[in-house]
Amino acid sequence: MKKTEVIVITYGTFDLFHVGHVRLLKRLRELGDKLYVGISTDNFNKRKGKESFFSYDERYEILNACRYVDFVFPESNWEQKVEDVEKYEVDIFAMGDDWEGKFDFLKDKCQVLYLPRTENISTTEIKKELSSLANENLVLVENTLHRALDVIKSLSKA
Ligand code: C2G
Repeated sequence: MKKTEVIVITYGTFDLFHVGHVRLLKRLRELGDKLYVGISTDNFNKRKGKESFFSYDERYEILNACRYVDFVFPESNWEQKVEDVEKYEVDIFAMGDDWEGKFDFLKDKCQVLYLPRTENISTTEIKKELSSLANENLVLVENTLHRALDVIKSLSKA
């Protein structure tokens, strides 16, 4: 029986879920009827040289709550994509264009697309900004404590 639904698939870590992820998933969903998302497991993240803030289970729950996502499954290795494309009868494989060309080997099995990333936002940037904010606050607390200590010292001499 002819398949009627157009299945779109993508993969990623999707840590600290942000508008870059949402806008990509929205565009991918609009390419077909169903969007399947392979989420990198914590172990696979290690192989990718990444350590996510949220665990696989938390990232799985977040993606499942996204209106543009129809099915979420674990991405455990680089090699599973060929099998996934066949297993899920995928019509379109798509990623952000930071992956341009990296998955063209799938072209004999399905359409392969790379969509423009959303500029000026990434999980890495969010982590950097939060840690610099935390450092600034730490310096503020330290200075306040030093001033408080000076006041206590001066009072104790009075
Ligand atoms: N993305 C985007 N715009 C951003 C940030 C990310 O369009 N500002 C896209 C990326 O291009 C990717 C997807 O969102 O297609 C998920 O990004 P990551 O969570 O960083 O995933 P990544 O580490 O690239 O893992 O096998 C493929 C890998 O698992 C992809």
